[in-house]
Amino acid sequence: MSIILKVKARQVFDSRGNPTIEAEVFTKNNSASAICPSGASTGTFEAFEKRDKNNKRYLGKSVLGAISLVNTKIAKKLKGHNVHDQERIDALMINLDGTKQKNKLGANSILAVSIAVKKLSAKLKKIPLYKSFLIKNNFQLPYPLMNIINGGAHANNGLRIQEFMIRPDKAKNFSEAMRICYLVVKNLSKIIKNKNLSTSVGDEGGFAPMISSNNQALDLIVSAIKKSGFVNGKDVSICLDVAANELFRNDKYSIHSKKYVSVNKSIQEYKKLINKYKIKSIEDPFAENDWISWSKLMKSIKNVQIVGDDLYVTNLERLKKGFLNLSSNAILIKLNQIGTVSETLDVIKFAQIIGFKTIISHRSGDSEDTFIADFAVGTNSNQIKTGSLARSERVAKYNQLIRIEEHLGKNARMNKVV
Ligand code: 2PG
Ligand code: MG
Repeated sequence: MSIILKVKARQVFDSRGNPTIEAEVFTKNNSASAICPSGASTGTFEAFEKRDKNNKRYLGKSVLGAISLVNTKIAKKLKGHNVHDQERIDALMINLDGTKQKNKLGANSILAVSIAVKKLSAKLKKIPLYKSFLIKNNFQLPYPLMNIINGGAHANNGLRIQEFMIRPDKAKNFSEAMRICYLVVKNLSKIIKNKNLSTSVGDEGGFAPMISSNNQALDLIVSAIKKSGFVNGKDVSICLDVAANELFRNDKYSIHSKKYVSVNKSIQEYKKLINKYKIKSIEDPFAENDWISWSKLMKSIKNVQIVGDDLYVTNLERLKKGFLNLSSNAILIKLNQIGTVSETLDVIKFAQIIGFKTIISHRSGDSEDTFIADFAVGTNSNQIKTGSLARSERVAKYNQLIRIEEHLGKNARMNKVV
């Protein structure tokens, strides 16, 4: 009953309207499917995303080549294997590809299949998906890192920093966390409107007003937190994703203004922001190869979560390097950066052993697939980053977490962020 009979892929669309791959895995009486997300500010060391660059029918963005590989090579390889054997199935695909960054088959083909296999396995075992990962009891809900102002590569407003997020640190349960975020988002909308700025949203559902100063964005958020009756830095904390790869040139950074300045100056400016706005978390404060600057920052600040995203690209080797280098104290986890569920779980396990916080993340091009919500609970990850309370592909993950909390009932607990 749990033998894979067929694997099939199709081209669907992501939240930016770009083609992406959906894979469906079949056993005798059942099937499950998964859709692969896609990033905009991608790290150089991420696993390869296979697209039909030379096919102009979809402006070079179609994934028909990847789909054909799933339907032929991958399907042939997996047929006859047990769907509960996730590690083996992932290893078969990794070996079939044979390259370091999954250049042959594409991480998008492999991941869509890998997630579909996981979902189907849970379905056949008749257990909720969140119960099928590392954690077997004492499940904890992650804190939302809600991205409420979009900038950088996710908007066209000229804001240097890519993501301005809030985290409801004092929330006692997930539904309450969402209520707190809801109030701040709605008040922020009013504040932005009163300033005659646009309340239209960026790729991740956060507002994308035409402002270009980080401080202006932060002032808006501080006012929204206050207007909602909360204390910034206590009830609600401001968190950032700088995505500094995009702001790096000739050993200098243009994080705080359009001007490129030295690392030391950038750190000074970070300190000012941290103090003034009580920032609690900064993701990708420096570029993906600038290991020295990461540890410099770590040594010069305290009590701030420093998150590696493009730095680690959910890759165990890079995480080990970061650990030895004292680069950060948290890691962003994106399944499509590495390409299989099993490899992602290995990274999470190691991160948790060395005491790093794990933050499960969406991509800026995402879909209605809510796998990461279950994944966050099932891996005891402290936080989840999945956009704002707008755009259904973002809200779908929050709604799934609300369902999981309800399902856990009295046993539901919030994770710890500090
Ligand atoms: C990030 C992500 C998700 P993208 O940088 O953390 O917010 O963006 O998917 O564009 O890489
Ligand atoms: Mg990031």
